[in-house]
Parts: sequence; C-alpha cells; structure tokens
Amino acid sequence: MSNLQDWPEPVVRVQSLSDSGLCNIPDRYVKPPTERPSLSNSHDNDDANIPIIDLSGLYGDDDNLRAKIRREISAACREWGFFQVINHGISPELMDQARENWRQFFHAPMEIKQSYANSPKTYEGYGSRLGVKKGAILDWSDYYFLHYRPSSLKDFNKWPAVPTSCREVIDEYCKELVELCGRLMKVLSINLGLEEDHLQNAFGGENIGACLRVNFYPKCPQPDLTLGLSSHSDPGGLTMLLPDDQVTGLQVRKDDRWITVKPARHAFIVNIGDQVQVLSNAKYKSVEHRVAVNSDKERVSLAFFYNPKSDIPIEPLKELVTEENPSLYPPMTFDEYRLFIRLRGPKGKSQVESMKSPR
Ligand SMILES: O=C(O)CCC(=O)C(=O)O
Repeated sequence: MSNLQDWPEPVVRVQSLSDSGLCNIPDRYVKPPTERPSLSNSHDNDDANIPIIDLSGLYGDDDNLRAKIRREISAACREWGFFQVINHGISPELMDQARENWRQFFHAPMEIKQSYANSPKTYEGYGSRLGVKKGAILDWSDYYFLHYRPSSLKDFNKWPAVPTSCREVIDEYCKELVELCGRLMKVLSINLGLEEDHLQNAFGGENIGACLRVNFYPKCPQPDLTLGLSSHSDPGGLTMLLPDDQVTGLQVRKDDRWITVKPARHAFIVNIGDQVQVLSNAKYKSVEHRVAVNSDKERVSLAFFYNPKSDIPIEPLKELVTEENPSLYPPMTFDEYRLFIRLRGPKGKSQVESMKSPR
C-alpha cells in the first residue's frame, strides 16, 4: 500500500482558491467537455425529482400503511436507487445543528483546519482530493472524513474540536443514523424476499462499519467548467445524505439524463451503494451521482456511509441466485473494494461493473 502513503502533489485547499477571488479556475479543475454539467443534459428546471417517502407509518401499528411504505421503498430502490425520506424519526434540530457545526468548522481559521490534514492512507481528517493519481483533474471541493464504526476505529482526537460542540453533536447524529439505517436495512431485506435480519447479518450483524464525509463546496467563478464531486456510485452499503438546506447541487443519473435533486425540508437522501448491488445480485443497483457547484453560494453536505464489516467476503446472497439469475459477482471484502476509490478517485460505475464475473 506504499502508494497510499502520501498525496502525489502539494495539497491546495479549494476554499483558499475561492477566497483568493480568482476569476478563472486553474486548469486542473477544468473537466473534459463531456463531463461538464452542461445545461443541455441536466434538468434542474423541470419537475423531475427522486421519490419522497414518508416513513412515519413505518413505526406505527397499521400493517397496511407499513406495507404501503415498503412498496414505495421497493419501487424507489428498483427504479431510482435514490429516494428521500421524511418523518424518519431523527430530530430536525439535530440535523440543523450537525450541518451548522460543520459549516462553522469550514469557516474556522485555516491553521486550525490544517491541523487535521489527512493522508490517503486512511483519508481521516481534512482533505481536498480523492485518489492519488499524479496530474489527475480535481474536484471543486474540500471535505472532512471520519470513522464512527467499528468502535475500534472511532477516535475523537481525529474529529474536529472546533466548534466546541462538534464532537458531541456528530456523535449523537451518527448514533441516530446507525439506528435509522438498521431500520431501512430490515425493509430492504423484506423487500428482497428475505428474513428481516438477513441483509444486516450479511453486513456483519452488529459489526458494521460507518463513516461520515462532510463535503464543503466553495463558490466557484466558472461552475460550468467543473464539478464539486465527479460522477460516482458509492462503494459502501447505504448512504444517508443530509444536503444543504439553501443550495441545490446533487444530480442523479436517470437513464441518459442528470436530474437535479430538490431536497424536501429535513429529509435525508438515501441511496443504494455498490455492496447492496452485489449482495442483491443487481436486483438493486447503485446509481451514479455528481455535484454541480455555483458562483453565488457555498454548499455543505453530510454523507453518512453505512457499510459492511470491512473484512468479510461480500457476494450475492445465495437466496437471490438462481439458474436464470446466476451470481454476477465474485466475493470480495469491502477493504479490498474501497482501495479502488482510494487510489483512483471517483470514476462513475467503473468499479462495480469491472467486478462482474466472466461468463
Ligand atoms: O454533496 C452531495 O450532495 C453529494 C455528496 C456525495 O455524493 C458523496 O459524498 O459521496
């Protein structure tokens, strides 16, 4: 893993570039024309949106309502791989506090942020690029990455101490999200025709992994030439995204279009990751998404990743493999799998596609 020891070039903070007031972005942020967020293939002005699902009935005792919500989730997983959940049980105040604490962190003096600078070995801390390819075209964003689970990887010293409430709020926020993901995992498992704990057990039961990446997208003087985050599917299991409450930017690929997500108030945006695609033998698919930036407003988002235990083999569940639907993927641990993105950075769906077993 020696090529993950350090960044191949000096790290430049995108926030510093943005704050310098430059009019033209440096060449290394300029995307090839086919990858730019051109208005002709993105649809932020139409009504298209990912499904919004009200979870309140999931916790009550109305069986019909619960069945209806499960059906809505099933359709969203099959048709979109992305949906928003409202009335999910996590307090709106906690969501706002979590986002606000991170906004304050990104507005803290640079020397404080630099004291958390990350390396590609674990990615933990304050970072400004994904992937270690020398000369790569970079994304217009900074981020902070931290581990929440397993407990052996959770290290408060690697979490920001600024603002002072940050660690406590993030701890509470992540705890609530682990519970919400556990509830969604049961729904997905039942919807796949399995026992309700089956999918969770395939993730390693209680020993799941969970981490948080907080994305900070500074204002960009030439937003039509670059992306805040290049197209990718998430390598893990499930992602729970808390988007900015003021600024849109997330785009989801639907067929050959890019749909700009219009977030519902205090919703989480849920998406299927590559590990659920593998376990479900592609009944559910992870979906490409990317982030556009803009010249007027910065944007903050919190992406919480709920992942399988990192050292157990993940392969299609035998209940979902039949003669007509043979296993599409060989077993691979999540540790092995995520090396790809740690080395190469976001690359559409190329990783999960490249895994397909030869036929
Ligand atoms: O900022 C966003 O809306 C999306 C972030 C994302 O896709 C990620 O962190 O993987």
